[in-house]
Amino acid sequence: MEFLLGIWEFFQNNILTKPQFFIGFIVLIGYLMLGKPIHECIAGFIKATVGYMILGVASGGLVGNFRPVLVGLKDRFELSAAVIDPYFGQAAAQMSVENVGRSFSMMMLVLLLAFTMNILLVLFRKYTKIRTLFITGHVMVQQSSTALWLVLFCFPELQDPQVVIMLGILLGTYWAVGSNLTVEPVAKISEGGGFATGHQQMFGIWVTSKIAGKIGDPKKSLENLKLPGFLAMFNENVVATGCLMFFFFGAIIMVLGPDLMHQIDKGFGPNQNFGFYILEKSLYFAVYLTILQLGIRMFVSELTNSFQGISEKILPGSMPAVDCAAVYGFGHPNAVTIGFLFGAFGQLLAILGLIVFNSPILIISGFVPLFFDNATFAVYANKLGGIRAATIIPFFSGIIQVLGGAFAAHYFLTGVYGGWHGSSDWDWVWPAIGVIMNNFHIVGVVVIVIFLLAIPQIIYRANKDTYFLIAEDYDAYKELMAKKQGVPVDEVVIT
Ligand code: ASC
Repeated sequence: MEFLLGIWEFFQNNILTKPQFFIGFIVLIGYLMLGKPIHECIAGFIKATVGYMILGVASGGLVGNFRPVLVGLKDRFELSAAVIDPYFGQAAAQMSVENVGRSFSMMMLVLLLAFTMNILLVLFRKYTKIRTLFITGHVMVQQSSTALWLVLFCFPELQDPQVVIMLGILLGTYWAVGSNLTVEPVAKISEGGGFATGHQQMFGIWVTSKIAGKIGDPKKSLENLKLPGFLAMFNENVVATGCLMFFFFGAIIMVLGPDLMHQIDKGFGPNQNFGFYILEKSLYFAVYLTILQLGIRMFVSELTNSFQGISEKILPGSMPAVDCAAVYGFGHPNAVTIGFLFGAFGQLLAILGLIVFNSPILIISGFVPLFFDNATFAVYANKLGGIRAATIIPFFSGIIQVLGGAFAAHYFLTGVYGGWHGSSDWDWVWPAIGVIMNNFHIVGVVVIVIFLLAIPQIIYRANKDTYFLIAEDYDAYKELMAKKQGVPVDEVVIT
């Protein structure tokens, strides 16, 4: 038993919670299954791991660049407010769990059980219609933490083993069903990239893919935008991001002033000019976004090639569900920046609303939801509904993030510890789950799990002949759709 526990701990500390190795080993195993020569397997492992680490450097850089400023805003105006960000949310959830005298270490068991539940749902895909395995490790940790607190909040009397089993089933079902919802949207963006999204805004991606075409015209997308005269320089992503962040970020830093910035950012040298400091910080966004794209390209191509081995031999017909940023390389680079900007406008408006209407809790934007959710929505929206959708959807998403986050931080009491998870699904899907659990207890949980499991069944019924094909053989899928729709293969509309 001790030996098994040792293996589990080793796996947990070194692989499961380190997404770069988790993905790296999946690639290694995938290539081994495909019978590739060993040197190619090792090369694949290294490229995927390094690609993921590059993505980590870039997203860490983006977050680290912005976070002190948001915290500075909180201090400058002496706001007592909750930051909506999964890292703050995780800390607040941990403090909430420990404050009621429960052990936070349950979180890793929840994660393991939820992951096992997801694997089982894929293995029994004939009945469950689940095609995706959620493998974004750091997000799994964050979600297990917040969900653990939600369950302890709603069921304070439940013993540890019962908590772990019930939440493992609930969270694993959410991971499986949510990521499965993104199969078609990701295929639309990536032309059969062979992966799905396993992140924090899976239901939001699905909603975006359904409404974007109704909001705008895909022909009027960023790709077709011809900016006249000198404005053409904004067609280049580095220029657009650099300029935009200079004004947007610069305005916030100006409000904080050089003295406070010196205190909260040790990178602001004592002899550095304030204007140049702002310029440097703003241009770093363009740097990190460029790095992000590089890392994504590296690990996504390895993962999708090698996963064929896993989906042929271990988990038939399955797809890996990975970080939301994996689609950024397939969309227009400026979509990411536009999503962020309009999400920020929406959040700002909602925060002003909280102040005006005397909300019992105030919200400070967190960078992860602000950027990664809204950038993701904009990539889909731009492709499926043009610029109009790419601005309107992130704007409303920003409003929902703040209002939903404020409700959740207040209702589930994590605001006391200054945070809430705050990423898109955790601002509407999970607050709804929490409220249902709190009011209907175990019956509520059963109803939620049944409701979630019904979603893939409904989608399957609408496209029986192509539902699995899109995950198994994209070319064959397109040919079949071309025949059904009576159009050439490259004009197929993915439904
Ligand atoms: C998250 C989180 C991050 C980012 C990153 C985006 O939810 O915790 O660090 O999004 O995964 O690429």
